[in-house]
Amino acid sequence: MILVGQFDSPFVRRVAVSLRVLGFDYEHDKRSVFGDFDSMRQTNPLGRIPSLVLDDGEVLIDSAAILDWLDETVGPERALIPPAGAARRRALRLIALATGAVDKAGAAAYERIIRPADYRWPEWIVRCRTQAEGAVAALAAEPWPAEAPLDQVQITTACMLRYLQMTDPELLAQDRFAALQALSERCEARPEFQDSYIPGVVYPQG
Ligand SMILES: N[C@@H](CCC(=O)N[C@@H](CS)C(=O)NCC(=O)O)C(=O)O
Repeated sequence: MILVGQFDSPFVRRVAVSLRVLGFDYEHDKRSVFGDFDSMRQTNPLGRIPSLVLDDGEVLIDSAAILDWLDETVGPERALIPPAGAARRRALRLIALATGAVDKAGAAAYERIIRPADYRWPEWIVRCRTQAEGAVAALAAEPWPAEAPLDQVQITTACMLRYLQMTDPELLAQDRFAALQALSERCEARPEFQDSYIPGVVYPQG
């Protein structure tokens, strides 16, 4: 199978880590969603990443749908999200907070970095950052036991934390979220995360 998308995307990365954790081999298609836009639209009409091209040519799009397929394929004993009930609802809620924090920090970063300076909307940036911060604070209020087996909540949260370190480190400043920082360090030390770690990237701030 082929994972399409670069690892600076936390959505691509949570799929890459999950593939490794569950023992799948994959090739990596590193085309850029911006630089190779027309070609990428041949893979996913939305021109977004990640996609996962299966061995029979079927293309899965959207990280949640790809992760759902991975869980279904390995079965409920090895799945990274609980199959049902309160445990599943909790996992999906925490994952929604983590992916939502990425969406909002990403929207603020696009506004700051990509939108021409004359068209920037400072109040919108503040609103997006407030939403990202709220989600991170809610995640920080959860227990993150070091001995818990690695699951999708930890994978997605760790990928979100690395993305915030790159795009908007101020949101995690001054060790406000020590338990999340510890989770990030534990996860990033694992070989499944090291495989897709991009060192030294910090987007322009301001
Ligand atoms: N809900 C989607 C979000 C994917 C997403 O936002 N991907 C970004 C990269 S981090 C992207 O493709 N951005 C380019 C664009 O939307 O034009 C998922 O979980 O896969």
